[in-house]
Amino acid sequence: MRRGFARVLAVVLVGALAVAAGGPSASAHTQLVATSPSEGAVLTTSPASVSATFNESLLTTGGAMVVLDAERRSVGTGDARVQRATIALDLQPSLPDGTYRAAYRVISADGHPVEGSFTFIVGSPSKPEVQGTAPANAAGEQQSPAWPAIVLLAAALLGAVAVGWWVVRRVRE
Ligand SMILES: [Cu+2]
Repeated sequence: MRRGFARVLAVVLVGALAVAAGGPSASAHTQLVATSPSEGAVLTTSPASVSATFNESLLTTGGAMVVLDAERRSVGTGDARVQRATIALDLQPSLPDGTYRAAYRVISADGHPVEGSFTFIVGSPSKPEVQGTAPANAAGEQQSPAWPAIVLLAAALLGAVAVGWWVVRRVRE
């Protein structure tokens, strides 16, 4: 009974580690083929819409797209449209010069969500945000939420290794 439990635990741990490492099934997911505008494009005129195209048809439900300016204001109009392998969003006319970021989330044919983002520039880029100065830091503390997650993940992995080591010892005894 104990031995069976240890074996199940070991299998679960190996599975969890495989998932954490990226897993072999990741290659089968829907992949981005192109965006319009393309990543980093510098446009002389404001685009009427943005779109992202994938390597296979998407589910028509669950798709979302948002385009933000440098001050994080939404400059899209209406809802995103999903047609076959493309999701598109119309933009407000005559966007002012600056840097814009488009983010998308689509549901691939196999039901997995796929998300990402790309940036483009109309005219000339927005002034880069000042980082590292005292006033920016005071407001920017919430801009680095990745650290607690990384520490938690590291702790979880260490815990998994420790339990795995313990299980192996128990099985060998
Ligand atoms: Cu998938």
